Amino acid sequence: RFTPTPEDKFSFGLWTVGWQGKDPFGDATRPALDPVESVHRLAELGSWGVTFHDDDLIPFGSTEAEREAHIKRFRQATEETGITVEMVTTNLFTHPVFKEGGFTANDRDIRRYALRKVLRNVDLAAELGARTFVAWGGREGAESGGAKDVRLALDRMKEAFDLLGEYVVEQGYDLRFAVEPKPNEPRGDILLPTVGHALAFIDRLERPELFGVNPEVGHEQMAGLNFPHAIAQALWSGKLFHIDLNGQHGTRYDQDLRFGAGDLRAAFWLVDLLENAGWEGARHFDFKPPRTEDFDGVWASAAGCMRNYLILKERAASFRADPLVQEALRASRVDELAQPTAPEGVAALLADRSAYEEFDVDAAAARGMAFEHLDQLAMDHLLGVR
Ligand code: 3MF
Ligand code: MG
Ligand code: MG
Ligand code: MG
Repeated sequence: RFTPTPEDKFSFGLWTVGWQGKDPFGDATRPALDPVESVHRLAELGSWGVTFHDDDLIPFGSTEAEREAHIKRFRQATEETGITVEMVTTNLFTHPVFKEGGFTANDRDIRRYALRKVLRNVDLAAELGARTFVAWGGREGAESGGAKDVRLALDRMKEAFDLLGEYVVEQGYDLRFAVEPKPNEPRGDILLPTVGHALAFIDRLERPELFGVNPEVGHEQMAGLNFPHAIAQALWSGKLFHIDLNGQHGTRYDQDLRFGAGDLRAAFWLVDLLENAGWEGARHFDFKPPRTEDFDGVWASAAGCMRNYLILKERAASFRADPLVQEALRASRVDELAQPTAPEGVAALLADRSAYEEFDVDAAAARGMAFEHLDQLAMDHLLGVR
């Protein structure tokens, strides 16, 4: 029970379990992890997929021969374990050259270098069979108002994504891009700060069909937003291309706790939403095992992400299957929202006196919604007492 298998489609970034615990105030507390070991350990734990930034696998500055050797060993590990490389992403944030941005750096030569680094990694993604390419612009932003012309920065962001779209079409790659929003950290303010901003931006691209979003639980919550609502709108727009699952306590720094820690109620509604929407993509974790942990703690933390997802999936299913819940949903008229409001058109609506002239406003205003009873049932299921 609650034991993950590849059918659950769990996936982890190499940078998650591989995080050494270096933070703005302290040095690393753990040695580096060999990506080959990570692949084996994740497979043993029941994971289906793995993802990485170029620099997670191939240390920045490697020679061509070293690069090939790193890719070869990694590829061998994925083949031995049956682990799928489902997503690849590029690190445009660690090296000092990206301190002022990648695609939107004021310096043109740095923008051209950033694009080349991504294009090279797009080739690798296609070679390894990844279907999703995530783009998190962690350094695209500013700390002060005069430093960045945001409208020009958005022009350059669009230019970069349009070139990438053109490139994958020309190469015939079966690869789509997922933009990952984040409001701040490491920049004071980051461009495309929320799922909503990213969705609006994607609409302006030359090939919008190739672009979607990769929302992260903690990133929306850092902005005080409701994560399940963001996911619902991304699904509604046909733009949920990938997801970063983790935990966060409110509007703080990016905590990257294991999935299920932090806002547990949001996690419950998220799993309920993903499972009921028939989400077929990876359940991808972008978390950081706290720096207090040794390697036993790292693997316990990774296992906990998957276990919590499976527990919440069971709890959400028991909530939906409960006859009392179904009755409560009807009492709250949740199903009535599926009925179009005026399907016969404006003329018929205007002619319907019961809709306005004879509408009993006071009686309608007096109707209770019975949401508290419904939510307590959800709480009972979440806490395992029903
Ligand atoms: C930072 C992140 C990133 C992205 C990653 C994937 C380092 O807060 O969430 O993780 O998820 O770059 O593209
Ligand atoms: Mg995060
Ligand atoms: Mg993050
Ligand atoms: Mg992330």
